[in-house]
Amino acid sequence: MMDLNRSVAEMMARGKGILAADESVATMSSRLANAGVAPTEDNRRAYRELLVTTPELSAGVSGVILCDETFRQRVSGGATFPRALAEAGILPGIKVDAGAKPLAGRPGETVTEGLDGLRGRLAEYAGLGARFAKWRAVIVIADGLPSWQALRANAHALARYAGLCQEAGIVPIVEPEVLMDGAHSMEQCASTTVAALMATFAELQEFGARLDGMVLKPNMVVPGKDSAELSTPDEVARATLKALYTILPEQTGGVAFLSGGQPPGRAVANLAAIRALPAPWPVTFSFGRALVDPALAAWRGEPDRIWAGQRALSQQVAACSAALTGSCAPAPDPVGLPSGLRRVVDAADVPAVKLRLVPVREKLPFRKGSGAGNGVRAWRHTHAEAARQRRDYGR
Ligand code: 5MM
Repeated sequence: MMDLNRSVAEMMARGKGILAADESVATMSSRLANAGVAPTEDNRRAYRELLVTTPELSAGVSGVILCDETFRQRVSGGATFPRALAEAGILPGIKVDAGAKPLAGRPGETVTEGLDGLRGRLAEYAGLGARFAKWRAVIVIADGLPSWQALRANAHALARYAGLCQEAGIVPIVEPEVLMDGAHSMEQCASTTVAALMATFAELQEFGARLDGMVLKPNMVVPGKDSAELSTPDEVARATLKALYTILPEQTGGVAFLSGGQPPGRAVANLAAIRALPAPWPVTFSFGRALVDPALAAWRGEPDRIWAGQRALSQQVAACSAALTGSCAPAPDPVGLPSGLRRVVDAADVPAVKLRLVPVREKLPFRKGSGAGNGVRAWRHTHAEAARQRRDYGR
């Protein structure tokens, strides 16, 4: 069985990140159709082959996430996709969730499914070469949403998925994505991100997941797509790290940001700003659209334009890699912290790198909803409680 820490270290290798090429058949088909390419099984295969055979991809990509269909397909040379990736020095990853489905009793919200039979599927994927897996929970911000019930249901599934992956020697990428869709403010994104992370880490702790043997894939804290609010990379970086510092234990194996539909250039600029601030966990990218959209547009499904698609991907990967290694400040050394303590930092303190130590509570500081209302009040209240606790212990 593969060693989880070794896989995490390889995934988080300096200057490298993860390429998310795991669109479901439905999503990939519609992206191909939008690009003017017939959405056939072989075109999905050809497009993924273009991606994974990009020359020197391993210089900036440590792992590629594939979906089940691609994991079983072969590149033109005859090797399976996971084998081709391994031969290129890239870790093969597999998306194992079955997608976000409507959550009963919570209109407008979803819970990600796929736990049934997962133990068996993971064993098979490990045999096919999977070194890590991915499960994406989708959290929406809307009037009165997300509900506590949606946060908890998704967090519960993520924690059970993480445990099953670790049992199989596969590193779980835990992705509680707060969507950018909507006109919400950056502050709403921040508080929702904290709530989603709080629920997720509470369940991970409850189910005994090894935090050093997993990678978190969070959203950046940004205003909603339809919001008039503007944000600079520096503001995004501070708000994002504030949210993460509030919740993430320092032993978390790594943090790999999703791009969430941001324009590719903005996702890279925000990544660079995040990486320029100190963090106690390794930080990288796990972008889908921000890496592959330019490649798909350049390829257009034409066999004699594979080079154009690969060149576009190489440029995006190089930009992301530079964002990671550019002008980043060295992360503070987490070694030497008294056990039972974790770092908490206030937004205003981030530039000054004033890290404070607070005792970790046995359980994360949230209260479950009383049953009245939709539970949002409950986590807002507990966020305030966590802030109060930071102030008290920070003196
Ligand atoms: C690549 O898209 C992934 C799969 O999406 P579907 O299952 O809905 O087809 C998706 O999980 C992706 O890994 C994340 O959303 C991050 O992608 P972005 O585009 O935000 O970097």
